[in-house]
Amino acid sequence: MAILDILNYPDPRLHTVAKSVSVVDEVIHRLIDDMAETMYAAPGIGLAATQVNQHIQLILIDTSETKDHLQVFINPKIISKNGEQDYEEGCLSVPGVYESVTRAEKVKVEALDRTGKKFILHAEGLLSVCIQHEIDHLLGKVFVDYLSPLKRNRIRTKMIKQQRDR
Ligand code: QAP
Ligand code: CO
Repeated sequence: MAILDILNYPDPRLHTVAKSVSVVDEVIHRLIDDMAETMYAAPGIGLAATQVNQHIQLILIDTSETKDHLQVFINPKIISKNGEQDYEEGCLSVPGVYESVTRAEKVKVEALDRTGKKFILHAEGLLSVCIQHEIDHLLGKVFVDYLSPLKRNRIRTKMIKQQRDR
């Protein structure tokens, strides 16, 4: 396994729209394993392939306390959503920044698991927020895109300084 480099905001590659996965083969399995290692090492609770510069529809989530419940979503689609909730979100691509975002309270998601089998999941709370945040990455969207232009520009400047001073 290997730890992959994570793209940092405002890298323009974070706005790439991901392509759907046509076959779940050993190449995808290798990417899943490397992304899992990368996410747990960070540590994070969610990671989209977009963030490791792989522009395919693949996300990993583990919101468990024990960090032993990896959830893999290939070609995920939100088929229904309802309600609203505000959550203080972060992102491995925007380190040190946490801001409140309003999203759906509950979502119903259809996806393929790591064996290529279709499943449907009903999610609420943190898992629901995380699924919506990670699917956004596949659409080329970062959570800071929901903030005001003023806040977003302050974050942009802070990130550029941070990366220059590293
Ligand atoms: C997305 O984010 C998420 O700033 C996953 O310095 C986050 O794993 C969805 C992280 C919150 C819903 C709620 C962020 C690690 C991890 C940082 C993450 C940092 C170190 C973020
Ligand atoms: Co993110």
